[in-house]
Amino acid sequence: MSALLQPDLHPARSVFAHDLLAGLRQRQKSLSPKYFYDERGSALFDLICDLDEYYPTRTETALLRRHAGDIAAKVGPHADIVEFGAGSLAKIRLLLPALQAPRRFLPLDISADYLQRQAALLRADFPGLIVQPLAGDFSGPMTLPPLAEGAARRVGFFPGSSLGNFNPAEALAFLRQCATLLAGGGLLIGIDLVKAPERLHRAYNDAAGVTAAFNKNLLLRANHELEADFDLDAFDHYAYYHPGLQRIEMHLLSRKAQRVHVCGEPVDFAQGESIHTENSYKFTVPGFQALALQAGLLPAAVWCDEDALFSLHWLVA
Ligand code: AVI
Repeated sequence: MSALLQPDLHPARSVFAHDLLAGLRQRQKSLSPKYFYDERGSALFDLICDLDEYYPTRTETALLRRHAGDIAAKVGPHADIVEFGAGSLAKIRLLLPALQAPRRFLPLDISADYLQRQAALLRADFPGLIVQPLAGDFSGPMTLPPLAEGAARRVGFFPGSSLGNFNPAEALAFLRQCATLLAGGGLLIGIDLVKAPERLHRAYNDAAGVTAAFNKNLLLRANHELEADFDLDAFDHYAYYHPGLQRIEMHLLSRKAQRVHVCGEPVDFAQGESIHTENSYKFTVPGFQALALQAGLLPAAVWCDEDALFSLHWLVA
């Protein structure tokens, strides 16, 4: 689906129904993580970002604060900035005071109503800034509006290591699209790093159960939007690190043999069978830089924290 300009567009329910039923018919049942982000899912994700165990957000935030001046110098004056998967807009707020007269800010997110509210709050706090929210999906081909009048270049911002939620082929395709869409400018991207599995395990299995609620929100969403009858207590949140694939896998595990209905269609689960709901790939700095180069983006700067938990990259397009 393209990134569409209509700010009030919701991804069609029939698309969710189609993708869910198709995913549940596979041998390994699965669903794209993009369906996490309805209103409640976006709010739960914001709670995850504040958890002690979830180190990526505060580590990336510290990097953005510490290096805002250097980043602004790379971005240059009069940039037209597009943020992919913009969510709460908390991270662009850290850069805006350092950026040199940005021409416009285009936050793009799949969660349309949430995005509108966050955009209104940002406008109120940065009255001179043109904020033009785009409701849409950045996991496929994207169409962006023409460069803003007077803009020197287009710059992409993709924080949070959301690239890690794509499979390797999708990640390469996304970066290739960035190389084309941002030609003459660049991409600032946050990338989570490979580290001790225990640390990763804690980050995706928090003690308060927020990540579990976020994962199960997919089932709740299907119940509300598709007249499904998932019993949330009959599924467990299950997340683990796969060192060979360098990724966290999240699943919803059926606690028993059961039949569920989605849009009136029966779906059977064996005890212990799962729906694979998310991958979160972790990278090494050289590994990510090689991927960027393969996509036609030139690694020009990287900033990391002292514990090598997280990295921020400036890639020239
Ligand atoms: C949005 N994305 C980068 C998060 C991640 O860490 O992969 C989503 C998430 N899933 C569970 N916790 C957070």
